Amino acid sequence: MTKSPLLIDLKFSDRAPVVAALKRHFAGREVIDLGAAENAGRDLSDCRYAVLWQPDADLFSRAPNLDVLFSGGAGVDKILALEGLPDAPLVRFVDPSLTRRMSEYVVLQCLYHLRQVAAYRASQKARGWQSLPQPEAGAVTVGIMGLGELGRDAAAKLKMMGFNVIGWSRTAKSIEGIETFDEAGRDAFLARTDILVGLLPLTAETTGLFNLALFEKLKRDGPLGAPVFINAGRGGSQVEADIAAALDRGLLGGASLDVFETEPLPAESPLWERENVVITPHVAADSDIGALFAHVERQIARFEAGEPLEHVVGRKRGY
Ligand code: NDP
Ligand code: OXD
Repeated sequence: MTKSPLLIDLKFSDRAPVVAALKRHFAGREVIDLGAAENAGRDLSDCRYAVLWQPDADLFSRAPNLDVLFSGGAGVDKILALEGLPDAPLVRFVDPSLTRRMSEYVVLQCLYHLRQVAAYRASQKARGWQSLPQPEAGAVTVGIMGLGELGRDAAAKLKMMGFNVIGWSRTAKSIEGIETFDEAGRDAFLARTDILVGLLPLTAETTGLFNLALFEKLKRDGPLGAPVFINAGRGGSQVEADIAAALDRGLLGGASLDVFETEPLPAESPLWERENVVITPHVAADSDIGALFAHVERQIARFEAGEPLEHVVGRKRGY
Protein backbone atom coordinates (compact mmCIF):
# COMPACT_ATOMS: atom_id res chain seq x y z
CA MET A 1 0.00 0.00 0.00
CA THR A 2 1.33 3.47 -0.89
CA LYS A 3 2.01 5.55 2.17
CA SER A 4 0.44 8.97 2.21
CA PRO A 5 2.95 11.82 1.82
CA LEU A 6 4.19 13.73 4.85
CA LEU A 7 4.37 17.48 4.77
CA ILE A 8 7.18 19.29 6.58
CA ASP A 9 6.90 23.03 7.28
CA LEU A 10 9.50 23.69 9.95
CA LYS A 11 10.93 27.16 10.12
CA PHE A 12 13.65 26.38 12.64
CA SER A 13 16.53 28.86 12.80
CA ASP A 14 18.97 26.28 11.42
CA ARG A 15 17.74 24.39 8.36
CA ALA A 16 20.77 22.17 7.79
CA PRO A 17 19.90 19.68 10.60
CA VAL A 18 16.35 19.35 9.20
CA VAL A 19 17.67 18.47 5.75
CA ALA A 20 20.21 16.03 7.23
CA ALA A 21 17.64 14.33 9.49
CA LEU A 22 15.15 13.91 6.64
CA LYS A 23 17.72 11.63 4.98
CA ARG A 24 17.56 9.30 7.99
CA HIS A 25 13.81 9.24 8.62
CA PHE A 26 10.47 8.36 7.00
CA ALA A 27 11.81 5.56 4.79
CA GLY A 28 9.26 4.46 2.20
CA ARG A 29 7.17 7.61 2.55
CA GLU A 30 7.26 10.63 0.29
CA VAL A 31 8.29 13.71 2.25
CA ILE A 32 7.36 17.15 0.95
CA ASP A 33 9.68 19.63 2.59
CA LEU A 34 8.25 23.10 2.07
CA GLY A 35 11.66 24.55 2.95
CA ALA A 36 12.92 23.27 -0.42
CA ALA A 37 12.38 25.71 -3.30
CA GLU A 38 11.20 22.95 -5.68
CA ASN A 39 8.10 22.32 -3.52
CA ALA A 40 6.86 25.93 -3.63
CA GLY A 41 3.90 25.26 -5.93
CA ARG A 42 3.44 21.53 -5.21
CA ASP A 43 -0.10 20.12 -4.95
CA LEU A 44 -0.51 19.18 -1.28
CA SER A 45 -4.01 17.75 -1.43
CA ASP A 46 -2.79 14.15 -0.97
CA CYS A 47 -0.96 14.89 2.32
CA ARG A 48 -2.52 13.37 5.45
CA TYR A 49 0.21 14.30 7.92
CA ALA A 50 2.07 17.55 8.56
CA VAL A 51 4.91 18.50 10.93
CA LEU A 52 4.66 22.22 11.66
CA TRP A 53 6.51 25.10 13.29
CA GLN A 54 5.53 28.56 12.10
CA PRO A 55 3.89 27.25 8.91
CA ASP A 56 3.00 29.39 5.89
CA ALA A 57 -0.33 31.24 6.19
CA ASP A 58 -1.83 29.41 3.19
CA LEU A 59 -0.77 25.93 4.31
CA PHE A 60 -4.19 24.66 5.36
CA SER A 61 -5.89 25.83 2.18
CA ARG A 62 -3.15 24.15 0.15
CA ALA A 63 -3.35 20.94 2.23
CA PRO A 64 -7.06 20.50 2.99
CA ASN A 65 -6.95 16.74 3.75
CA LEU A 66 -4.70 16.51 6.81
CA ASP A 67 -5.62 13.75 9.29
CA VAL A 68 -2.96 14.48 11.93
CA LEU A 69 -0.91 17.58 12.71
CA PHE A 70 2.39 17.37 14.58
CA SER A 71 3.87 20.35 16.41
CA GLY A 72 7.62 20.82 15.96
CA GLY A 73 7.82 21.93 19.61
CA ALA A 74 6.30 21.19 22.99
CA GLY A 75 4.32 24.44 23.10
CA VAL A 76 1.36 24.76 20.74
CA ASP A 77 0.05 28.27 21.43
CA LYS A 78 1.16 29.60 18.03
CA ILE A 79 -0.25 26.60 16.14
CA LEU A 80 -3.59 26.84 17.96
CA ALA A 81 -3.82 30.49 16.92
CA LEU A 82 -3.36 29.74 13.20
CA GLU A 83 -6.12 30.79 10.88
CA GLY A 84 -7.88 27.87 9.19
CA LEU A 85 -6.45 25.25 11.58
CA PRO A 86 -8.30 22.04 10.70
CA ASP A 87 -10.19 20.11 13.33
CA ALA A 88 -7.69 17.22 13.17
CA PRO A 89 -5.76 15.87 16.19
CA LEU A 90 -2.74 18.03 17.05
CA VAL A 91 0.12 16.02 18.59
CA ARG A 92 2.71 18.00 20.54
CA PHE A 93 6.37 17.11 20.90
CA VAL A 94 7.20 15.23 24.07
CA ASP A 95 10.62 13.65 24.25
CA PRO A 96 13.21 12.79 26.91
CA SER A 97 15.95 14.80 25.16
CA LEU A 98 13.86 17.98 25.32
CA THR A 99 12.81 17.29 28.89
CA ARG A 100 16.40 16.67 30.02
CA ARG A 101 17.57 19.88 28.39
CA MET A 102 14.89 21.92 30.11
CA SER A 103 15.84 20.44 33.46
CA GLU A 104 19.50 21.35 32.80
CA TYR A 105 18.38 24.94 32.23
CA VAL A 106 16.19 25.09 35.33
CA VAL A 107 18.79 23.50 37.64
CA LEU A 108 21.50 25.79 36.22
CA GLN A 109 19.44 28.93 36.84
CA CYS A 110 18.41 27.88 40.36
CA LEU A 111 22.05 27.22 41.24
CA TYR A 112 23.10 30.48 39.56
CA HIS A 113 20.93 32.48 41.93
CA LEU A 114 21.59 30.25 44.96
CA ARG A 115 25.37 30.59 44.52
CA GLN A 116 25.11 34.32 43.69
CA VAL A 117 27.04 34.05 40.46
CA ALA A 118 26.11 37.60 39.34
CA ALA A 119 27.53 39.12 42.52
CA TYR A 120 30.74 37.08 42.29
CA ARG A 121 31.17 37.99 38.60
CA ALA A 122 30.87 41.67 39.52
CA SER A 123 33.31 41.18 42.37
CA GLN A 124 35.76 39.41 40.05
CA LYS A 125 35.66 42.38 37.65
CA ALA A 126 36.73 44.60 40.55
CA ARG A 127 39.33 42.01 41.66
CA GLY A 128 37.34 41.72 44.91
CA TRP A 129 37.71 38.95 47.50
CA GLN A 130 34.58 39.22 49.67
CA SER A 131 32.58 36.16 50.62
CA LEU A 132 28.80 36.34 50.71
CA PRO A 133 26.35 34.47 52.95
CA GLN A 134 25.94 30.95 51.59
CA PRO A 135 22.52 29.36 52.15
CA GLU A 136 22.21 25.69 51.26
CA ALA A 137 19.80 24.41 48.63
CA GLY A 138 17.85 22.73 51.42
CA ALA A 139 17.06 26.13 52.94
CA VAL A 140 15.54 27.36 49.68
CA THR A 141 12.08 26.49 48.34
CA VAL A 142 11.68 26.32 44.58
CA GLY A 143 8.05 26.65 43.52
CA ILE A 144 7.34 25.31 40.05
CA MET A 145 4.25 26.55 38.23
CA GLY A 146 3.37 23.83 35.71
CA LEU A 147 3.79 20.19 36.68
CA GLY A 148 3.60 18.65 33.22
CA GLU A 149 6.30 16.74 31.34
CA LEU A 150 8.87 19.47 31.96
CA GLY A 151 7.87 20.66 35.42
CA ARG A 152 7.86 17.16 36.93
CA ASP A 153 11.33 16.30 35.62
CA ALA A 154 12.78 19.64 36.75
CA ALA A 155 11.20 19.09 40.17
CA ALA A 156 12.83 15.66 40.53
CA LYS A 157 16.25 16.99 39.53
CA LEU A 158 16.05 20.03 41.80
CA LYS A 159 15.08 17.70 44.60
CA MET A 160 18.17 15.61 43.87
CA MET A 161 20.25 18.80 44.24
CA GLY A 162 18.79 19.24 47.71
CA PHE A 163 16.28 22.03 47.09
CA ASN A 164 12.95 21.95 48.82
CA VAL A 165 10.52 21.73 45.89
CA ILE A 166 6.82 22.53 45.74
CA GLY A 167 4.59 22.66 42.66
CA TRP A 168 1.40 24.18 41.33
CA SER A 169 -0.80 22.98 38.49
CA ARG A 170 -4.33 23.46 37.22
CA THR A 171 -5.50 20.07 38.49
CA ALA A 172 -4.38 18.45 41.74
CA LYS A 173 -1.31 16.19 41.53
CA SER A 174 0.30 13.67 43.80
CA ILE A 175 4.08 13.50 43.31
CA GLU A 176 6.26 11.66 45.78
CA GLY A 177 8.48 13.97 47.82
CA ILE A 178 6.95 17.14 46.44
CA GLU A 179 4.17 19.12 48.02
CA THR A 180 1.68 20.14 45.38
CA PHE A 181 -1.01 22.81 45.10
CA ASP A 182 -3.87 23.19 42.67
CA GLU A 183 -5.55 26.33 41.33
CA ALA A 184 -7.23 27.09 44.67
CA GLY A 185 -3.94 26.79 46.59
CA ARG A 186 -2.08 29.38 44.54
CA ASP A 187 -1.57 32.03 47.22
CA ALA A 188 -0.41 29.46 49.78
CA PHE A 189 2.04 28.11 47.19
CA LEU A 190 3.41 31.58 46.40
CA ALA A 191 3.81 32.46 50.09
CA ARG A 192 6.20 29.48 50.42
CA THR A 193 8.26 30.16 47.28
CA ASP A 194 11.82 31.60 47.24
CA ILE A 195 12.58 30.77 43.61
CA LEU A 196 9.57 30.78 41.28
CA VAL A 197 9.93 28.69 38.11
CA GLY A 198 7.43 29.14 35.27
CA LEU A 199 6.95 26.08 33.06
CA LEU A 200 3.42 26.81 31.91
CA PRO A 201 1.90 26.72 28.45
CA LEU A 202 0.51 29.98 27.08
CA THR A 203 -3.28 29.91 27.31
CA ALA A 204 -5.99 32.48 28.01
CA GLU A 205 -5.62 31.66 31.74
CA THR A 206 -1.82 31.94 31.87
CA THR A 207 -1.51 35.14 29.80
CA GLY A 208 -0.01 37.92 31.96
CA LEU A 209 -0.04 35.68 35.03
CA PHE A 210 3.48 36.62 36.19
CA ASN A 211 2.73 40.20 37.17
CA LEU A 212 3.37 42.57 40.06
CA ALA A 213 0.39 41.33 42.07
CA LEU A 214 1.76 37.78 41.87
CA PHE A 215 5.35 38.78 42.70
CA GLU A 216 4.03 40.61 45.80
CA LYS A 217 2.72 37.29 47.10
CA LEU A 218 6.08 35.48 47.03
CA LYS A 219 7.89 34.67 50.27
CA ARG A 220 9.54 37.81 51.63
CA ASP A 221 11.85 36.53 54.37
CA GLY A 222 13.71 33.75 52.55
CA PRO A 223 17.45 33.06 52.68
CA LEU A 224 18.14 34.69 49.28
CA GLY A 225 17.11 38.12 50.59
CA ALA A 226 14.41 38.48 47.93
CA PRO A 227 12.61 36.00 45.68
CA VAL A 228 13.87 35.08 42.22
CA PHE A 229 11.79 34.53 39.08
CA ILE A 230 12.77 32.03 36.36
CA ASN A 231 10.59 31.66 33.25
CA ALA A 232 11.13 29.13 30.47
CA GLY A 233 7.47 28.53 29.57
CA ARG A 234 6.16 31.33 27.37
CA GLY A 235 6.85 35.06 27.40
CA GLY A 236 3.17 35.91 27.05
CA SER A 237 2.70 34.64 30.61
CA GLN A 238 4.91 37.40 32.02
CA VAL A 239 4.51 41.17 32.22
CA GLU A 240 8.03 42.46 31.60
CA ALA A 241 7.31 45.99 32.83
CA ASP A 242 6.20 44.39 36.12
CA ILE A 243 9.37 42.28 36.33
CA ALA A 244 11.45 45.45 35.95
CA ALA A 245 9.28 47.26 38.54
CA ALA A 246 9.51 44.30 40.94
CA LEU A 247 13.32 44.31 40.60
CA ASP A 248 13.37 48.08 41.24
CA ARG A 249 11.24 47.70 44.34
CA GLY A 250 13.17 44.73 45.69
CA LEU A 251 10.13 42.49 45.31
CA LEU A 252 12.40 40.35 43.15
CA GLY A 253 16.13 39.95 43.77
CA GLY A 254 16.90 38.45 40.36
CA ALA A 255 15.47 36.71 37.33
CA SER A 256 16.38 34.27 34.57
CA LEU A 257 14.27 34.68 31.47
CA ASP A 258 14.39 32.48 28.38
CA VAL A 259 11.09 33.64 26.88
CA PHE A 260 9.68 37.11 26.25
CA GLU A 261 6.49 38.94 25.36
CA THR A 262 8.17 39.92 22.08
CA GLU A 263 10.94 37.75 20.68
CA PRO A 264 13.68 38.74 19.98
CA LEU A 265 13.63 40.88 23.13
CA PRO A 266 13.68 44.49 21.84
CA ALA A 267 17.01 46.32 22.26
CA GLU A 268 15.31 49.02 24.36
CA SER A 269 14.06 46.57 27.03
CA PRO A 270 15.31 47.66 30.47
CA LEU A 271 15.91 43.99 31.31
CA TRP A 272 19.07 43.74 29.17
CA GLU A 273 21.04 46.00 31.50
CA ARG A 274 20.20 44.35 34.81
CA GLU A 275 23.11 42.65 36.52
CA ASN A 276 21.01 40.01 38.25
CA VAL A 277 18.88 39.13 35.22
CA VAL A 278 20.00 36.28 32.98
CA ILE A 279 18.63 36.57 29.45
CA THR A 280 18.76 33.71 26.95
CA PRO A 281 17.15 33.73 23.47
CA HIS A 282 14.46 31.03 23.87
CA VAL A 283 16.97 28.22 23.94
CA ALA A 284 16.22 26.48 27.23
CA ALA A 285 15.24 23.29 25.41
CA ASP A 286 15.45 23.22 21.64
CA SER A 287 13.73 20.39 19.79
CA ASP A 288 16.26 17.80 18.63
CA ILE A 289 15.26 17.23 15.04
CA GLY A 290 16.17 13.52 14.97
CA ALA A 291 14.15 12.94 18.15
CA LEU A 292 11.25 14.94 16.69
CA PHE A 293 11.15 12.87 13.50
CA ALA A 294 11.46 9.59 15.45
CA HIS A 295 8.48 10.70 17.59
CA VAL A 296 6.45 11.55 14.46
CA GLU A 297 7.32 8.15 12.94
CA ARG A 298 6.14 6.40 16.13
CA GLN A 299 2.89 8.32 16.22
CA ILE A 300 2.11 7.74 12.53
CA ALA A 301 2.79 4.02 13.04
CA ARG A 302 0.34 4.02 15.96
CA PHE A 303 -2.27 5.94 13.98
CA GLU A 304 -2.01 3.63 10.97
CA ALA A 305 -2.23 0.57 13.25
CA GLY A 306 -5.47 1.93 14.70
CA GLU A 307 -3.89 2.71 18.09
CA PRO A 308 -4.57 6.00 19.90
CA LEU A 309 -2.19 8.88 19.27
CA GLU A 310 -0.19 10.08 22.29
CA HIS A 311 0.29 13.68 23.51
CA VAL A 312 -2.78 15.01 21.74
CA VAL A 313 -3.47 18.64 22.61
CA GLY A 314 -6.75 19.41 24.35
CA ARG A 315 -8.16 22.10 22.10
CA LYS A 316 -10.49 23.47 24.77
CA ARG A 317 -7.90 23.69 27.56
CA GLY A 318 -5.32 25.07 25.07
CA TYR A 319 -2.32 22.79 25.77
P1 NDP B 1 2.48 19.99 29.73
O1 NDP B 1 1.28 20.20 28.92
O2 NDP B 1 3.00 18.62 29.93
O3 NDP B 1 2.27 20.62 31.20
C1 NDP B 1 1.67 21.85 31.40
C2 NDP B 1 1.49 22.05 32.89
O4 NDP B 1 0.97 23.38 33.10
C3 NDP B 1 0.49 21.08 33.49
O5 NDP B 1 0.89 20.72 34.79
C4 NDP B 1 -0.79 21.92 33.57
O6 NDP B 1 -1.69 21.57 34.59
C5 NDP B 1 -0.21 23.27 33.89
N1 NDP B 1 -1.15 24.32 33.56
C6 NDP B 1 -1.66 24.65 32.37
N2 NDP B 1 -2.52 25.67 32.46
C7 NDP B 1 -2.56 25.98 33.75
C8 NDP B 1 -3.27 26.95 34.49
N3 NDP B 1 -4.14 27.79 33.92
N4 NDP B 1 -3.09 26.99 35.80
C9 NDP B 1 -2.24 26.14 36.40
N5 NDP B 1 -1.52 25.19 35.76
C10 NDP B 1 -1.69 25.13 34.45
O7 NDP B 1 3.60 20.93 29.11
P2 NDP B 1 5.19 20.75 29.16
O8 NDP B 1 5.60 20.55 30.56
O9 NDP B 1 5.64 19.75 28.16
O10 NDP B 1 5.65 22.18 28.62
C11 NDP B 1 5.29 23.38 29.26
C12 NDP B 1 5.58 24.56 28.37
O11 NDP B 1 6.97 24.80 28.27
C13 NDP B 1 5.17 24.38 26.90
O12 NDP B 1 3.79 24.60 26.73
C14 NDP B 1 6.00 25.42 26.20
O13 NDP B 1 5.28 26.63 26.11
C15 NDP B 1 7.21 25.61 27.11
N6 NDP B 1 8.46 25.17 26.47
C16 NDP B 1 9.50 26.07 26.39
C17 NDP B 1 10.69 25.69 25.83
C18 NDP B 1 11.86 26.63 25.79
O14 NDP B 1 12.85 26.32 25.12
N7 NDP B 1 11.80 27.74 26.49
C19 NDP B 1 10.89 24.35 25.28
C20 NDP B 1 9.74 23.49 25.44
C21 NDP B 1 8.58 23.90 26.02
P3 NDP B 1 -2.42 20.13 34.63
O15 NDP B 1 -1.30 19.18 34.99
O16 NDP B 1 -3.41 20.25 35.68
O17 NDP B 1 -2.95 19.89 33.25
C1 OXD C 1 8.83 24.55 22.40
C2 OXD C 1 9.80 25.63 22.41
O1 OXD C 1 7.67 24.80 22.67
O2 OXD C 1 10.92 25.46 21.87
O3 OXD C 1 9.24 23.40 22.14
O4 OXD C 1 9.52 26.68 22.97
